[in-house]
Amino acid sequence: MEVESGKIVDVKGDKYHPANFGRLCTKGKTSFQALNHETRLGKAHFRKVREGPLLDVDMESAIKTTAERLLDLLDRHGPDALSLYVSGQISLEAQYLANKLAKGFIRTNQIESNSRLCMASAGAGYKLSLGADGPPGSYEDFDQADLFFVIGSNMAECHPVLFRRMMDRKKSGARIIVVDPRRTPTAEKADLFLQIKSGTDLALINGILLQLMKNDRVDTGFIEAHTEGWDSMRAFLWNYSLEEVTEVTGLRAENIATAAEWIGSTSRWISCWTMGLNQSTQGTFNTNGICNLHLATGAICRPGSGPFSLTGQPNAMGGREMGYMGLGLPGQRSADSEEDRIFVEKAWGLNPRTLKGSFLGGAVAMFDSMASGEIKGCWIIGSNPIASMPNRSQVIKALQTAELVIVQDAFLETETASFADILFPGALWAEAEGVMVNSERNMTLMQKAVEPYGEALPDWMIVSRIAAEMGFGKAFHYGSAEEVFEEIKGFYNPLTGYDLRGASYARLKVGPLQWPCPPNDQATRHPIRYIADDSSQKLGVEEEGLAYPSLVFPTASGKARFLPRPHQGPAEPVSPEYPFVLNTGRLPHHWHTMTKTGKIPLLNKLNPSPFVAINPEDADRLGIVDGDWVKIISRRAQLTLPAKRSDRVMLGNCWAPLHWNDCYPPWRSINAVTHNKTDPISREPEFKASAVQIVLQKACQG
Ligand SMILES: Nc1nc2c(c(=O)[nH]1)N[C@H]1C(S)=C(S)[C@@H](COP(=O)(O)OP(=O)(O)OC[C@H]3O[C@@H](n4cnc5c(=O)[nH]c(N)nc54)[C@H](O)[C@@H]3O)O[C@H]1N2
Ligand SMILES: Nc1nc2c(c(=O)[nH]1)N[C@H]1C(S)=C(S)[C@@H](COP(=O)(O)OP(=O)(O)OC[C@H]3O[C@@H](n4cnc5c(=O)[nH]c(N)nc54)[C@H](O)[C@@H]3O)O[C@H]1N2
Ligand SMILES: [Mo]
Repeated sequence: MEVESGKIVDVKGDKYHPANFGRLCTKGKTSFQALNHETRLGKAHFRKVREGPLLDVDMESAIKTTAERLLDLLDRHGPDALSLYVSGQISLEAQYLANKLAKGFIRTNQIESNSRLCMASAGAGYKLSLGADGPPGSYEDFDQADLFFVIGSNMAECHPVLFRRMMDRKKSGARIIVVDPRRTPTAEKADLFLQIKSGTDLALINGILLQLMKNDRVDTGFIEAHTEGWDSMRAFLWNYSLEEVTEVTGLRAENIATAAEWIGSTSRWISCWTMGLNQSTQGTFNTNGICNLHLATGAICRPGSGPFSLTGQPNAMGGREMGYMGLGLPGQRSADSEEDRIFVEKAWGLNPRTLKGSFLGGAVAMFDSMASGEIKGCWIIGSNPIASMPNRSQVIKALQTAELVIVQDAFLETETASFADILFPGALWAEAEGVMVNSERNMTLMQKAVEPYGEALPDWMIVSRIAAEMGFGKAFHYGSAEEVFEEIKGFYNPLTGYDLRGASYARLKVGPLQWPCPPNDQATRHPIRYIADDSSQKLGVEEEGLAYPSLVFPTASGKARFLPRPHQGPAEPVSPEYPFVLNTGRLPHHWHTMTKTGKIPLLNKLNPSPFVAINPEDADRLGIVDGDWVKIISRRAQLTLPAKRSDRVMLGNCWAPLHWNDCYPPWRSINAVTHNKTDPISREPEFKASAVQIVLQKACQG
């Protein structure tokens, strides 16, 4: 960061950082512009009445009032009337303290995060297949892979830096398979593009495994040594047929065979997946399906291979490790385990049986309980649910019904802030200290470069000061983020291998560290998980045919599990009345609800406005030309958007970005129409497939 007169005036990539080696995307390059923007939230505010104006208040009084109001609700309605909704964009320390306050001291399990909309399916799937959450490999595997299976991920636009690393490898001969219903810029770089029908990936994944099995392309040595459940997997696959798979997915049999052939011909293959698989009512099963493929081919826990779910937000991985959704507890623990509850109760100095093991159903269920009046208070930190939750009318009703809504954000104007009774200004990444953990377990210390904007404070500090004001001061007495981090180190988990004991702010100031970091550890990287003797890792020198190092997965038997997962398809299938599949997602130059990127002229120029993309044949049939306003009608609501004819979109599909909502013209929110049915295990909503009608509307409704 280049600082002039207390302001950041430029940022450059760090050539030595192992995540990007100095490469930045457009959003990274311009990130400093949002930090200084005059729309930052620089003061605490409150409203006397809901529709009333925002009034200034000093931080001290805001903290006091908030604590009083939370305690009052707690008194009148009990702990489960209070909820927190947090984020993968705040520091590890803030995530940890939010969970500590919620579960340990308020004693509510009503803590959810935007990761529920994002990585919950990958997390739930990993736990079932491998025993613990998180990709077992690292980014450096990209430099050694022969094949990339990119499924439900538009890496070129959403993980552009990693995408370039993959393209570098392609130059050395690696092949890329892309599976997506849209011909994305990622798909354009593929050696094999499988334009699949929405929500049918599990059929494809099972079909590929069937092919591998039929052609003897499975690694029986690995299966015997390191997995369980292969017999039932085989029996399940024999009930499948390739004809059925081609019919369900709309893919040609020879293309499925080619994919299987390529996957079967190397053990150095990586799968990259993101929201195309996770945001599905079969999202957990999708992850299990991917893990099945890797286990069957032995392409896991060795260089150049592995099931690699790409994490969306900068610190969503940290949040998962801190247990910031549902039943999670710090150090990859869970409140449904008695042992874990006892461990955490001791660590937090709580009486036995303080922590509760009951799961309350995820973010959608949480806002439902608020809408029906059971939850009375909600404290939102670093997320904008009015814009980003599915079927938003329910979330609007939730915040309208709640007696107390606290919003802690970095910007004044957000869709959610308009429902707040109290607004807290959070300091951004360059204004405070805190750790963030990326997709590959790499911890980076955000170092303070400038003073926080206005009266903003670090998120961890706002949480701990409110907690202290509520009377929990003994457990929330921290002088710095570093002290919080030191406490987090106590959550070493021998069962999963989660270990930060050898990490420290002092070491992190020198450079990033990839956990596990055992005590007295000198290494900065530990690229592969689940190797029994971690010190035996000789990365990059493993030769083809070399015996596997001994692996211990964090399951009861030490083996990874095959899990037969039948394909079902989306929860809201198309019908004659709602004949189009609405798919939603991201553009390359905006970030989610645009609180940052919407303020940056260059990015607004690159991605200026919303649209709905429609296949030209469908558009012809409906008489739609480019720029026509069309109505998107679902069972829940309707909205109008300018049409964009695009052969990137399949016949019968349409696609719209999630970015534009109530704060940016033309004030359209795609989540008005999306459905909120969720995966029964991960509780992640299916943002990628809602059934809609498209109707031409000549005149713009303004
Ligand atoms: N530019 C930009 N980059 C970002 C973000 C951003 O806001 N803007 N956000 C970050 C975050 S939090 C996340 S989670 C990631 C998300 O990164 P991605 O998941 O790559 O992005 P999405 O656009 O949500 O969707 C990915 C792809 O899934 C495809 N898809 C839809 N339905 C299906 C299906 O049924 N099967 C398959 N195989 N594919 C399907 C879509 O067509 C789309 O191309 O991006 C991160 N990076
Ligand atoms: N239709 C549709 N909806 C989707 C998705 C989709 O693909 N389609 N994707 C889903 C996914 S994967 C995700 S991750 C979510 C994202 O959904 P959100 O989390 O709601 O989106 P953001 O715009 O990133 O919101 C982050 C908020 O935190 C604030 N903020 C940023 N940094 C800080 C900080 O350091 N401290 C504090 N206190 N505040 C901060 C920002 O100003 C912003 O208001 O959207 C989900 N919604
Ligand atoms: Mo995400």
